[in-house]
Amino acid sequence: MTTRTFGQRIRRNEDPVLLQGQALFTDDVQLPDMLHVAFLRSDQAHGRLLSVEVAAARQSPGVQAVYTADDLGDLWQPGPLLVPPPPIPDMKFQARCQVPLARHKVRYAGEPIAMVVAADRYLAEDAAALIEADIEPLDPVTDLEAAHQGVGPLVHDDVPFNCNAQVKQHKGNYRRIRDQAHGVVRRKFVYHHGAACALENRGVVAQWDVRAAHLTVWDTTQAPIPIRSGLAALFDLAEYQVRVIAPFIGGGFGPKIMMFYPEEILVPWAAMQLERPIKWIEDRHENFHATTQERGQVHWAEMAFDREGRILGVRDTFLHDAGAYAPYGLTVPLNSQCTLPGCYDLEHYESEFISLYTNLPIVTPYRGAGRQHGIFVMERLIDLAARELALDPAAMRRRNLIPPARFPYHQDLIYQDFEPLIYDSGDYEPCLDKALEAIGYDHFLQQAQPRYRREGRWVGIGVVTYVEGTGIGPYEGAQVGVETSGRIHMATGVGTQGQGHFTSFAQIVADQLGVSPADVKVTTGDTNLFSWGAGTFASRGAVVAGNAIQQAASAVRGKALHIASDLLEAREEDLELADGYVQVQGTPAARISLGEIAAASNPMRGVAKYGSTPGLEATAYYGPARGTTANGVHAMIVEVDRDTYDLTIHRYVVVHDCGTVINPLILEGQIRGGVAQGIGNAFYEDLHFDDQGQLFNASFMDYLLPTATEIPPLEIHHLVTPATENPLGIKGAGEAGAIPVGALFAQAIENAMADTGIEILSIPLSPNALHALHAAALAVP
Ligand code: MCN
Repeated sequence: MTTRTFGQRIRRNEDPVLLQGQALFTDDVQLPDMLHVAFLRSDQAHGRLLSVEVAAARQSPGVQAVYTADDLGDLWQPGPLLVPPPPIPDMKFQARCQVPLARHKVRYAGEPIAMVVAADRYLAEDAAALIEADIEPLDPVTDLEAAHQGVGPLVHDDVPFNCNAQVKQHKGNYRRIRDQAHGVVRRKFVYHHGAACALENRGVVAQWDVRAAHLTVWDTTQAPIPIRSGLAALFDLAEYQVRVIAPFIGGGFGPKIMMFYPEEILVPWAAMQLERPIKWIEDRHENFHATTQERGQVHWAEMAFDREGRILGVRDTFLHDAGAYAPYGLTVPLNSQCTLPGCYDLEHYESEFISLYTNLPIVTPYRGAGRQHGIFVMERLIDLAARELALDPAAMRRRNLIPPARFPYHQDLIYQDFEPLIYDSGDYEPCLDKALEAIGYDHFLQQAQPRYRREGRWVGIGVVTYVEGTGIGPYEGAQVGVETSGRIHMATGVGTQGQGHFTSFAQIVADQLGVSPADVKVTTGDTNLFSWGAGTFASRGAVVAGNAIQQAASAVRGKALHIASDLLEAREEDLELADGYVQVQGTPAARISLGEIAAASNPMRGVAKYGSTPGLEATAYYGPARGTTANGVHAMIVEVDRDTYDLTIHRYVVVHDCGTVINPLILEGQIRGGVAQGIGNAFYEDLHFDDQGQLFNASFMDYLLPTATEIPPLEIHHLVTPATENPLGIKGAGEAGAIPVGALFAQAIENAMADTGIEILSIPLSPNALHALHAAALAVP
């Protein structure tokens, strides 16, 4: 393989159209005679839906239709379970998925009850305000621990104890090893709800062409192909009659993988009913209620350790908030359970989680997808144990890292893809060394911090490690083709929400075909151009689609060489691809363009002699047997203001190993974005639900997303331990930045405020939370 651009900091192909405002987002789709949608949503978190009166709304100006559950016929059925678990020992699972419009009962504030279609959004909203939904309030389930007591109300009347799932996994024998331990630390840890807050809210535009019997849907989805197949099945159409396009998308971060949101069914269905194009664009207030969220977990965990700071074992029991429905199965809590061991050689581990239905918004993966919870618990336990042993926390981490010789490292746990979790490769200690060196760990502790303390300043340091299980199956595919004009295109089924695929994927093709990445037109997320694949999630695009692209491009290269060898009367081994030509090495004048080869591959007359398939193109699929595990270390120096408890991050260092890197510039953007989200999750963003399940802060005035001024400059270093499970040696990276940040904040802030003796066991933090912790510490006699 020629590697001319692989590994280089190529600027993004997609940026010019984005920066010039020429990119097509779903809301940019304007169609003649288009109608607009508003939803009436439940204002109660839990209640019996006694009646829905829509007569006045139907008479409202500009209204074309008003639909309730009763109007939907066979369409009214629960959505599919996206990741159905196979039978696992010690596992209970009760799936409940959302219906398109509520009937009989509402289970979260924001659940859609009725849909209004009108000439414009304003008229649709006016009409929605005229609908009278008679809801008899029921006590809501909002508190995980109370829900677990099993005495309160039921979210689903037929699901006892509100139990969505219960899973136990263990390796070794924790109880035996605990009896031999020098010490045990034990705490309760809490992770609160948060929202993904993609800058572009969700949206769907649908057009039904009656004469062609063809449905086109523009959707802000991360999974266009499953949406296409699902809509075809729901509407009794052949798949070729449905085209789903995921155009440019302003961030997804997980929640846009859902299939189906009610709106994704209802908008196309109504377009078919009314034979008019229909648009629905979610507003921010809706997004805070109706788009899935993440993070609510409570852990009770303990760690047993020996006198030297070796971790003997960990036991963890946790409650996971599934929200009102659980369409995504076990992914998030399984990720928490399986990521907890992190970078450490943990021989004895016992873990049990109970996932509970509550009357809060639905929980599905959000960047990190539960991994950060596990890392938070493990890293906090190490900090607590290190404190008991009077050991340096970084030294305790070093002592327990999995050594390189132990790879592939079998975790003896079933991972989110329901395969055994095996870390394929890794070299963890150099990452820790690099982070300590880059942040100036020894210098800070020995020289800078004593000085800060003399000055009365709260300045602290933190260093945490993490792993990211990435690149899981089932498979992705790609088609690479060269047209007779010489244009090169590549289409794949994964959608793009900002990850730079138009460039990194182009690099893979460009290297194979001897062209520039700018010459490769990449299409992601258009089911007419590529119609097989699962979607963008679990940091798998580079690994799974990337290797499929490599195989398809390499097949095109092989075909080009084969044809050129004939045309140039030269042996294939003597040929090379460069600048859009195949040429004889050392004799560049003897060359033929890729366009000419494409024309030759598709003869219009005479005898087709160049193999069995016409066209200079190839399709390939790649399905990894299992995922590949990336890792890294984050380090931070932070100052806590003694009066306001606000933070100043003086330094932030990331050392990251995601195997072979396609594009370091894009990768750094991914890490930066992840860290920014992690910082928001750790210190700013907190959803405040009251005990009635009402969200108090459903706006960016009150839900504090960090802005550029809160995000410090990041210093990012890459180390490369290639993945062993895929030909390109790539590990995923999309979620890495977000995973360890909560744990890092907790450690660094505790270190800064060491004189107060505070313990941080809950995320997110905030100035108020730190003040409360300090006040509580002062109150202890
Ligand atoms: N990359 C690379 N070398 C590697 C690994 C990755 O150059 N060794 C590049 C890839 O080629 C790709 C990008 O980094 O351009 C991310 O790749 P990958 O880690 O494979 O992640 P995915 O492509 O599967 O994207 C999904 C991932 C997830 S799960 C979330 S959530 C997330 C994320 O990506 N959501 C994002 N990053 C996001 N970035 C933006 N801007 N918006 C989102 O919604």
